Amino acid sequence: MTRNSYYITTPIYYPSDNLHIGHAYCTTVADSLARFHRTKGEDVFFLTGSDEHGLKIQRKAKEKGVTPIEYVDKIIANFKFLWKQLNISNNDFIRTSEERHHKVVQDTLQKIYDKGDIYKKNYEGLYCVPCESYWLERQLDENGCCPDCHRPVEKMQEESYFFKMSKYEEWWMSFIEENPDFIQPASRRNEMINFVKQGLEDLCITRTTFDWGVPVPFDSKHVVYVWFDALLNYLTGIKYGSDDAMFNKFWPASLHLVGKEIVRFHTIIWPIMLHAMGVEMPEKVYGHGWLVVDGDKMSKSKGNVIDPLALIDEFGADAIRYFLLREINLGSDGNFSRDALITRTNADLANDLGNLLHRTVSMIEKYHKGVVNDAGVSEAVDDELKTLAAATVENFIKDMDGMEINTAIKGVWAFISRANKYIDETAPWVLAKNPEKAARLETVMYNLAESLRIIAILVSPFIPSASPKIYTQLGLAVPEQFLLAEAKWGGLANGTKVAKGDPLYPRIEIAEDGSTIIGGKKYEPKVSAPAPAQEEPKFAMEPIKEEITFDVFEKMDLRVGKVIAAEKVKKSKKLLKLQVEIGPEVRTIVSGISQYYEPEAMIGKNVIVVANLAPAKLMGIESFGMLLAASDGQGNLVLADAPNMPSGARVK
Ligand code: ME8
Repeated sequence: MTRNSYYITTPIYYPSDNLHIGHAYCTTVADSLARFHRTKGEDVFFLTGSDEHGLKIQRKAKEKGVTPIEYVDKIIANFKFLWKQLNISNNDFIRTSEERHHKVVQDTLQKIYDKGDIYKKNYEGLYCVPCESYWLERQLDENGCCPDCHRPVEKMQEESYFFKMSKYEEWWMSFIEENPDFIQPASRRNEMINFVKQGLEDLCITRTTFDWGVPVPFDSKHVVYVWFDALLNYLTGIKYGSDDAMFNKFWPASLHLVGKEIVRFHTIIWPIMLHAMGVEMPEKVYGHGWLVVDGDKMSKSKGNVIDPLALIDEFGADAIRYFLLREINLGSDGNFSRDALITRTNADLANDLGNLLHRTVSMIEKYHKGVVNDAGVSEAVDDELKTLAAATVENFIKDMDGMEINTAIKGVWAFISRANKYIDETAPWVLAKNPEKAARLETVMYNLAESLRIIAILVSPFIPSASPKIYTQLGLAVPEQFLLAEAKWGGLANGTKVAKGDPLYPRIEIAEDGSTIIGGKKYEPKVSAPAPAQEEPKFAMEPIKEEITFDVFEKMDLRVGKVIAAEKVKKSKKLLKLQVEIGPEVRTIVSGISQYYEPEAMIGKNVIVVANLAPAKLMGIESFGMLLAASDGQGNLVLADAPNMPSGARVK
């Protein structure tokens, strides 16, 4: 029996100060698959989240003089903001620091402990803090460093609990043999089999050297090792142990999509944990490749880390999504380049798709006052178009089911090209001059509009903001969910009235200085701002203003706000555009602090906002409120803040 539910997960991300395009890649792929399964009419649950515990986070928080939860909170707000900007349709966002997750981890540990699969022993080993992994001397690289990340390891000794992985080696081998599709692509399956053939060691699953983690229920000196904790998020997210109906509906997971470097954790440790717990196996783990930038691995020191938020701001979410999905073969490493992104966007989105819509709708308006009407005067070329439409839908489903996302996209664009060619072949402008061809012209226009209706459904998993716009221009009501069942020829009703709108995607022009011009707006090439000038303060106090009554003062509503995103306002030296969370709402506030605060440093900061100030436009951006700051009039400015207060709290 085929199930009508689909459960897809991304890895839960480590809270990283540097969001990069690699983060966006995995989530975009998962989102396109989730959306595809929704177009099949399936009940989809798409989970992503954050992996927040461990020594690394505890140390970073200490360095910054904040608690671990304060440190991660602001980073997670930034992640959530990115997913929103990227149009990610996750059903939930799980944080391992949440109570609901702690409960699942503790219950699981207790269960496996009671079964006798967890034991205590003294352990001495070489520990890699960034990877949160113990290594044996013989496993280190040629420089005596971590074999995964090649950074130095530290000698650590601690009393630890161990999970009896070795006990399940044979079970694992037979499970993998009986389920050849469990690990994908096949090359990664062979890697894993070779790894286990060398022998499985028991896994150290608790730590006493830090306390930022889930406490072990049967020994409170210990916290749970991050991977044992993290993997269980996939159960917490669908309410394992607290809502059987929900859990049974979505488990086993249809797909865990992960990066290639963490396939080992997901295909060896995870199935063995589940087996020890008596929980069914997930259906599939897929290890995708890595994204490199201009052929080079992304790294802070190389300065080639691409900030996805800046990219979305410039090119829009659809262009980024489309590029990542179209350009990269899922199982292999892929290259990100700005030039390639611009070329792809112009060719496929602005030209092929954008022009097809624009030409079609313009002609229907010009020739038929906007009304679509199939007069039934068909020619052979129409059959070719219709046959290709049906084959495109069929191949699209086959390719997406097989996770051949870029092949699926190529198929859809082949159909878009065919439809563009159909315009040239039928030459509607010639038909329009001949009254005897009036009925034929109507059919040609119908066929084009109908092609676009089907295209809108097919592109919805990849460029989700395009589909509603296409439907609207075609005069169709935008459905809550685009469905493949409706991608059958003939669904467009006669009498539908189209309505021309803005171009779907503006063409990206490149100016001589390397900046881009998109929809008439110029985007300067990114250069880092010089450090603020250090001057000797020569403070001269301004006279105090005239007295006001308490009633007047009380009219001012001051609130604590938390900055969740910040960017420089283009062409302005002074202004930063901020997204500020005030209780449940998020506001745009433009503030003249750019010379004093880098956008990155603003994220997570608590500020004081004049919350009931009438909106004002600054450099064309509407600003809803103002930040309070102290200024000495000599070029020094410090924002007023309220650390450790919840956003929305009143300032009196
Ligand atoms: O591994 N290209 O978290 P993470 C493609 N917390 N993918 C990339 C990438 C790049 N340049 N950089 C990172 C963890 N990723 C664990 C997961 S799951 C129970 C715990 C991908 O933040 C990476 O391959 O280091 C991985 O799949 C994901 O981002 C999260 O990486």
